[in-house]
This record gives sequence, structure tokens and C-alpha cells, in this order.
Amino acid sequence: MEYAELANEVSKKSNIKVSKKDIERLVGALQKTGDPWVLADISDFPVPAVFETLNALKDRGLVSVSDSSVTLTENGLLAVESVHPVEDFSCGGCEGRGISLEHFVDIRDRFNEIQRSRPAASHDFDQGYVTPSSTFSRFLIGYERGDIEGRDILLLGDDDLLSIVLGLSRLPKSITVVEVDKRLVGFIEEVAGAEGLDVSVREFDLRKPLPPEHVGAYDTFYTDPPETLPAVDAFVGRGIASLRSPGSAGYFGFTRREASLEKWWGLQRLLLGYKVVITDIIHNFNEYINWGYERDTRAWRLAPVKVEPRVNWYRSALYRIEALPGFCGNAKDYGEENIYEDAESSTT
Ligand code: SPD
Repeated sequence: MEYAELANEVSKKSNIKVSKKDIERLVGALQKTGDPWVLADISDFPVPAVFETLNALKDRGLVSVSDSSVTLTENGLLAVESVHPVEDFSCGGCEGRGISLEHFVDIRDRFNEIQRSRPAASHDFDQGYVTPSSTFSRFLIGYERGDIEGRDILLLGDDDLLSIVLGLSRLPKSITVVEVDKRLVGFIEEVAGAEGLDVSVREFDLRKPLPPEHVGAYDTFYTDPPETLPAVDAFVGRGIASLRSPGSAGYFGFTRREASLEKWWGLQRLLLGYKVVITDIIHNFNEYINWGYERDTRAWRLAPVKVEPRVNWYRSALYRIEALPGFCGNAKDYGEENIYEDAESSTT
């Protein structure tokens, strides 16, 4: 099979830049699973393009599609014989993040308990929150890097409830949350009251520039932006604007499920423009719990097989950045603009 030609065809049809390497990963994944969501996960390119590729493979008679799965045909099996199989050699102990979960176990256990009564993911705000282990690991890596203890920390959006883990640790100097969803503001305030945590929460829409008291006021920020470049610019750019000095650090998630490598390049150019440096990118660090409104999304409409995901399939990399002398952030006002969707989006 000519993978480069197929990549061009899919790029044209989906309006998403797809490479030969992307197609090879999908073909490798087809040798392991027929579940469309797991295929999208391990193929690591945007969902609309993954599903467009499956359609193209079907047209060529290389896969067949049933009510529940996608399967390589006999011709398909012959065609993919020479492709590198997709393997998962990640460490079971740390769930592949490279950070042992066996520290601060009392905090981990208390957080696991508290988050059980959290608000459900809201479609209105494109929410899809991460597993408690992912949230806890964000705290652990920040602690390991010296970005938590004695630090002023800003969370730009907190549907992952990191403020509660930080509060339980009692290590930061201050914890501030800006969050658009009233339900989450209420939940975090309620937990903070009940557990005696020092967390300040403010309802805020990140399409607006940060109020002046938050600019240049923090040592560390965390955020998990929607995946379009304008949204990343708004969330991460505001995070950078909130940093105090060179050496201050930021953490955020960025996926391949809704972002091609072209978009990753756009993100990295944007970061370099703000004069921050990328110190870490940890593959598949964040694992998202299926959000419950799958059937109302574009991904569902495009899926060649209409089965609900049986396992968590949406993951993102964790980026860590550090500010350099001369760094600057984003103060643009996006008004009511819809900055949350583009050709690569599919879970909104
Ligand atoms: N819309 C549901 C899934 C949302 C996941 N968002 C991930 C953001 C990563 N930056």
C-alpha cells in the first residue's frame, strides 16, 4: 500500500495535515484492536483524520466495518504485514508518566475520596476531566521540580481539581483558581471550607485578559486548554502573563487527538514568541475520563462504528515551560469569540 499517497488523500478530505508516519501508526494499531476509540488513541493523530483514513481503507477493501469494530480483511492483513506493530512498553508502576505515585499517599487517598462527589463534566464548557492519578501526578511533578513548596500558584481553569490536591498538601504559599464554571467554583469552595484549605477561587472567563492583580504575581501556573491555537494562546498566554520572573514555571496539557503536528508546531512557535522554553513534554501523561456526552460530539458523528468507548482513550502530553529573561504573556481580549473549535476538533 502507498502510505504517502493515502496521507495526501486524507489530508485533502479532512483538511488536516496527515503524514505517512501517522497512517503507518494507524495501520500498526489495526493489527492490535478494532475498537475505533482505542485506534484513535494509539494512532496519535486527530480523530476526524483517523476516521477518514478508516473510510479510505474500507474503500480499498483493506478493512471491513461491522456494528462493533473495524477489522483488517485478508487483503488488508497482507498489505500491512511489513508495518511496524504498535507497542506499549510504558511502565505499569507510574502509569507511564515517569513519576512514582508512591509519595504523599495520604493526600492521594484523601483526594480520591473527595473527588467522588465532584460535578459531572459539562458540555457547555467542553469539559472532560482527567483521572485522579493524572491530577495527583501533576502535583507530584510540580513538587519534584521545586514549583510547589512555598510558591504562589495560579490555576487557569480547574475542572481537574488540582487546587484541592495542592490545598491538602499545605505546601504552596498561596493557591488561586480562576474558573468559568460556577458549579466548580462552588465545589472547590465547599471542599476548601470543609477541609480547612487555603484556596482562593474566582469566577472568570479566560477569553478576557487577566485582571492586573494577577499579572506578574505567581511563581507557577497550571492550565489545560481546549486544543485550538487561539484557546491555547488565551489560556497558556494568560498563564505566562501571570508569572513573576525568569525561572517561574507553567504546566499544561496538549493532545494529539485534536491537534496535528502542524498545530503542535504552531503551539511551539507561540511559546518561543513569548520567550519561554519547553523543559519537558511527557507523552500521554494526562488520561481523561470519558465525559458522558460522546453521542453529542462530532467524533461520534464521524465514527465508522457507533460504539461507546469502553476504556479511557483521550490522552494528552504534559508540557512544562520556564520563563526566560524578557518573557511576556497574552493580554488580548477575545470578547465573545468562539475560540474553541477548528477543523481538528471533534469532542466539543
Ligand atoms: N470535550 C471533552 C474532552 C476534553 C478534553 N480536553 C483536553 C484538553 C487538553 N488540553
